Amino acid sequence: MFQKILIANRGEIAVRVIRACREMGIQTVAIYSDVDREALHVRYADEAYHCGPPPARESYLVMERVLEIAKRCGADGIHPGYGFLAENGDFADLCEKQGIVFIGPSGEVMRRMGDKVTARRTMQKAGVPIVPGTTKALSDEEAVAFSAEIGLPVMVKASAGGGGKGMRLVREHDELAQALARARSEAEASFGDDSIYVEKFVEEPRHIEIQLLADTHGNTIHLGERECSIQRRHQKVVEEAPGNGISPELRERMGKAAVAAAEAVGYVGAGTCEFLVDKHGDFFFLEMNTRVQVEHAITEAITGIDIVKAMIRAAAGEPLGVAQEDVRISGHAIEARIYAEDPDRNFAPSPGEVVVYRPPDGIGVRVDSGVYQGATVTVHYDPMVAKLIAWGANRDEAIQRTLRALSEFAVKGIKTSISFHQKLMRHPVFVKGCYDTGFIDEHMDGGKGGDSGVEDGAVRRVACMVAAIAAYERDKDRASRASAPSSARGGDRWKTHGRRAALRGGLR
Ligand code: MV4
Repeated sequence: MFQKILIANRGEIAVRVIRACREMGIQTVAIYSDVDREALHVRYADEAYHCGPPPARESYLVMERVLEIAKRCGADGIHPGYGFLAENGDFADLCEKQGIVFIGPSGEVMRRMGDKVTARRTMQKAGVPIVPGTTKALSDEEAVAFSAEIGLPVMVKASAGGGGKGMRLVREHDELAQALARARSEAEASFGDDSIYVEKFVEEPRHIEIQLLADTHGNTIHLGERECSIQRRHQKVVEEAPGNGISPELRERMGKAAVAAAEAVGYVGAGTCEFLVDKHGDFFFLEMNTRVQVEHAITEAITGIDIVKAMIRAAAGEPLGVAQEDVRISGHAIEARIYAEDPDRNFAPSPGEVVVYRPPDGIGVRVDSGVYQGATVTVHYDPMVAKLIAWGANRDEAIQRTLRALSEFAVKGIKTSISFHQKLMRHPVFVKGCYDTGFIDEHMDGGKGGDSGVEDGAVRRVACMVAAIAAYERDKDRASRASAPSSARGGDRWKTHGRRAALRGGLR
């Protein structure tokens, strides 16, 4: 087993991994950028080292520096969390070369799944159903010919893509040339690779994914599915487990397909197979995520299995210790991702100091978060401030519990998506559980402000700049009033009794 693990991440997932390590008796090492010196993951870890300036590409993404810190402090494992270096095959290779265990699958497996065309070919060979389409990269001429052959509508997708980048829907023949050009240039700009392939468009699809665990002893099991159809601009907003209307028979078929997918590539650790499920209940492999996912906690809630501990054990070469027959699904869990965004201003970023933070608790409630009262949310990283996970004996109870917990959740100083979740949880279409990936656009007014895809990155960057300036102005303002009594600083119902002293004493 590991002696010491470096967590190459920040925020709630770094905290999540540190918690697993502490329970396993493993020492933990945090890394932090300039703006994360006082972050929660730094406070919870046994040791912490600076890794660079705020931009991730100059800190959390600098492979050589992360490895150099790991070696200097004697870590024998690196947990990448999600995002950052988590699906970077070269980083996994580099770790291996330096004699430090990367907690995840091999670099080769990650590259194989990272390239979508190769992944599709691999899945086809393993007998896993894929969306009808090509299993090789195409020239424009080939793409036009193939689209005519399989029939419109089609999706043009970047081979190097995933998560919606470099993806174009084509409904009419005269849109094809432009879609190909746009998908290629977006793919080139994002991934430095402009190869594309074509798939038949699946109408009103649902996003259902299967959680997998595999060890080095030839055991691969699945932990059932999660429904992740509630997304906004390819960002997940709410997830639930089990999925809606997934019968035990369909669960078993999808689970077996996902296990076959993992076995076909010699997968080790925790992973997820994403599928599209169409109106007829047919399912198609979409992509495989070779990391722990944000929404892993809802699967933990309905199975009682600690996924992060399982992936650490697998990386240490220990057997899973759980057989497929041992996996029992109990009740229903819902995750609401709470972002530092203003739902009343088209989800504009809302960075700043978290002046009040009082998360809900009580029966069936779990909150995983990387912030605390007094912490600052910056524009440099993912805007998710907390995950609220509610478990219930059934879906009704899980929804009511989510609503109850949301009503207790007090966050002030920044705007959050809590109010949006309250509306969503009460929406009759959500309550019925009959929704697909179009839910937010169709029922929550979520598509407003256009959805060009191409401009998304630029629009987001400008919004972040505007938000950063506003946060700076607010801070200046607050600093000038810092000597005023707290009651003068706004209707703060929560006593913050000696914030800094309390944190030092209470949080080691
Ligand atoms: C599709 C599709 C329909 N047909 N592929 C979006 C993200 C990327 N991982 C794949 N995506 C889709 N691929 C075919 N052939 C619809 C989507 C899609 C989607 C998928 C999952 C969750 C939300 C989505 C929102 C819009 C489109």
